[in-house]
Amino acid sequence: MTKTLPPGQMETKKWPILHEGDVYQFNEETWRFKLFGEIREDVILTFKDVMDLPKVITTVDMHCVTTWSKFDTTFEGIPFREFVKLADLKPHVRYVRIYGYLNGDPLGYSANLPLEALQGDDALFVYRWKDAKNDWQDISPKHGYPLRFIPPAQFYLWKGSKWATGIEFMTENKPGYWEIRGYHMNGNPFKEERFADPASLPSGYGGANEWQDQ
Ligand SMILES: Nc1nc2c(c(=O)[nH]1)N[C@H]1C(S)=C(S)[C@@H](COP(=O)(O)O)O[C@H]1N2
Ligand SMILES: [Mo]
Repeated sequence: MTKTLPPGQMETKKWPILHEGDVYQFNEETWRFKLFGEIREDVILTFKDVMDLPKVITTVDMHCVTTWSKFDTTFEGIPFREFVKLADLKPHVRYVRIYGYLNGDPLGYSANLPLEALQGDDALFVYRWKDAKNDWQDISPKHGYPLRFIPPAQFYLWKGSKWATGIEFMTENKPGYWEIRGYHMNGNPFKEERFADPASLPSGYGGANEWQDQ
């Protein structure tokens, strides 16, 4: 199948690493995944609770706002919708923020997304992937082990929180970590929704303290 690159993107076969702050080191004893916000009662899951949820294998495209795109990476993970089934949502919940570690803070990183776009097999929390040799491998700590979100391809990859720690359900669309700092609230690569105000384009795309190929 021939794929179309979104405007301003270049294809990479490797999988670059980009994030703010430290790489989280997994500790199963203290690791928890929380569902909170506009739901009747918070839900706190252990790693075992999460790994007992239904799983899917999906092949997805990733588009980073720093202009690289990687086609056809196969992941195994838990669909976003399986977590929603565990939460008793209040009326009018339309958005979520998906959280991840930043410098030891489990709520330090977040990204907002519309709930309705996350119902398919292409919105999933992943823990392993198929490498270039087609062998299954755990996601490396730098890519977000033990659990990291991969958004559908109609969102830039900053919406994919690494070291994922929870989902906040919201009635209003509230900005996440990068959206507060000027990134687009929606972030569709095919519409080139990189920044909220294109006139205020920063000199670099910023955001990364690492740029490595793996
Ligand atoms: N917890 C956390 N998740 C994060 C980030 C981050 O700084 N912290 N950076 C985001 C950005 S900007 C990108 S482009 C992708 C990069 O994912 P990768 O390093 O696996 O390619 O992770 C996203 N998820
Ligand atoms: Mo990014």
